[in-house]
Amino acid sequence: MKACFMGLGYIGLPTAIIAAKEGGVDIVGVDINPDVVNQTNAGHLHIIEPGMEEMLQEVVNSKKLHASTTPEIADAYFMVVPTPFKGNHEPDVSYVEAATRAVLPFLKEGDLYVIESTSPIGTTEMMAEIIFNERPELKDKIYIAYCPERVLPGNVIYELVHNDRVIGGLNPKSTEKAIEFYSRFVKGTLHKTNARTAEMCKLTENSSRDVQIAFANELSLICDKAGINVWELISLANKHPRVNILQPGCGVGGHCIAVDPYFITADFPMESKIISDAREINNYKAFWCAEKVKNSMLEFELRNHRKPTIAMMGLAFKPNIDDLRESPAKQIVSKVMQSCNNADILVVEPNVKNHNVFKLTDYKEAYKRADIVVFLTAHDPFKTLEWDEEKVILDFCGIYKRV
Ligand code: SAJ
Repeated sequence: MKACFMGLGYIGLPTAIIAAKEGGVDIVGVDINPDVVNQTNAGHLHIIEPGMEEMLQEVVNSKKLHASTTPEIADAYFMVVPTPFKGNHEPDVSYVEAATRAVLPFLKEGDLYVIESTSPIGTTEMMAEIIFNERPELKDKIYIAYCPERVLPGNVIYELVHNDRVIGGLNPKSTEKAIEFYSRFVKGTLHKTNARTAEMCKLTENSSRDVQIAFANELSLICDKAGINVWELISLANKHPRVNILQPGCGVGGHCIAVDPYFITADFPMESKIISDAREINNYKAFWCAEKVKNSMLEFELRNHRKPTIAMMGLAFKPNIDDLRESPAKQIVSKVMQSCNNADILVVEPNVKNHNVFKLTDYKEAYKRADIVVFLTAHDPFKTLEWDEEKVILDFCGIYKRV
């Protein structure tokens, strides 16, 4: 069995490695970036994922996996390429279409074609149309399915094998064919459905999380005005056996939760009210935090007749990772720096050695030197810092859970 993976990113490469190592599949991994191809063939993991590099070296050395910039003939083809959104929040499936057109000439009767990329509803049908327009002889002769992933960066190896997966074929035979492939390495349950439902399931999972986080963020705005400790409030409400309110933050970042809901609101603008409002609330939270910081700097200057030294604690989009992509923390730091010229602003990100825009300061030193300390990302090391009554502490991510 040979499989061609189109896209060697955060999901494509780990999935290709696991399919080779655990599923006994011969893999060709295709990426448009020659550096990624060369690094992969040299056994160097170009992404950060604990324990993954050893697995890559094993499958490359045993020739179970090799990388290339062009597809090769195989029995199964997986589209695992990015699906960003354009400026107006319109989903962009052009990479999925390009990858599909690249494998078109290689498709033959009996092959399996799967999209894993997060996609708007109907994308799988759209790609099938492209395939059959170009290759009418393949109509009903190949198997086509949509199979989303739900792994958490940092825990990919475990989750790729143990998470349940939703397998959505364009027809039942396609669903069965896809299940046959994934059962080679997935120990979680493989749930059968159709392609549209599988596409919507992925969007639903992440939109539901975005709505839940928006609820927590909205509570934080209300509690700030009401003089209530939102952390205490949520902790008490969650004592209810059937209540599970998530944690407020400085906004919602990353390529998933902050992006996927737009795939629904773009296609169903009249119907998706809560989903679009949740996006607005989570985006607004970052602006709200930036305003809070600027106001506290002005208050300090009025009270102390000097500009404050301020520590901005955290740039990553979520705790204990080094990924700054689409990070609200980074957005807030930039806003504060733009508006408070020549104030002494110390930027802290313990998971990154250095940054091409921000000069980074060690978190202990920044905490010690600062008059105002702003906690943006709840990295574990920050929780070792003793609360200091002398400082102005803005805790947007629940380090101390005090007001
Ligand atoms: N966040 C909060 N409060 C919370 C939880 C999260 O403010 O209580 C923020 C985080 O700080 C971060 C953002 O939300 O900025 C997203 O965090 P996340 O924990 O959802 O992490 P992701 O985006 O890396 O992973 C999500 C996961 N989806 C769900 O939990 C439903 C993961 O399983 C998906 O595979 C991933 O999106 C994806 O790739 O779609």
